[in-house]
Amino acid sequence: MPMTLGYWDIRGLAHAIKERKYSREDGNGTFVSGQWLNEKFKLGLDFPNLPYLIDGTHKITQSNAILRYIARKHNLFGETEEEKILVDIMENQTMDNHMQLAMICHNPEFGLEKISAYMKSSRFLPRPVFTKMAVWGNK
Ligand SMILES: N[C@@H](CCC(=O)N[C@@H](CS)C(=O)NCC(=O)O)C(=O)O
Repeated sequence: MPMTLGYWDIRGLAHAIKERKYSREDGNGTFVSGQWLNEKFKLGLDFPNLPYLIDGTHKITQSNAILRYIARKHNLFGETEEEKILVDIMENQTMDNHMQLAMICHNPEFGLEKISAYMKSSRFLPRPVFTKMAVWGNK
């Protein structure tokens, strides 16, 4: 049965969830302005919010809860205590990075001129931030 991932038509908090190959091929519910308010309370979600994931009888909100569910389902949550600690650290560090980046992106002072200057600077990373950079052991 395909999973349904509901979110706005942006990357935002759903990007990391979409990036996980285990949910990428599945169906999704994409909302544009206004639509979500019509659906919000009809889906049987305990705490209606975006993103949400519906997988059979499982109805999940909170982006990190969704990521944890996908990781558990596919045995990517770490086996040893040390691996589980690393997963927890990465989850929270990624959220911190995400929020800092979001604050920059939503800052009205952060315009195209600043992006252009950054792209010409030595700090510019030519690849997307989410390029695969680390793997678990030999997996
Ligand atoms: N802590 C929540 C935050 C969710 C959230 O703020 N969702 C925003 C989009 S990023 C939204 O528009 N929610 C729809 C709503 O408030 O009903 C999570 O990580 O999922």
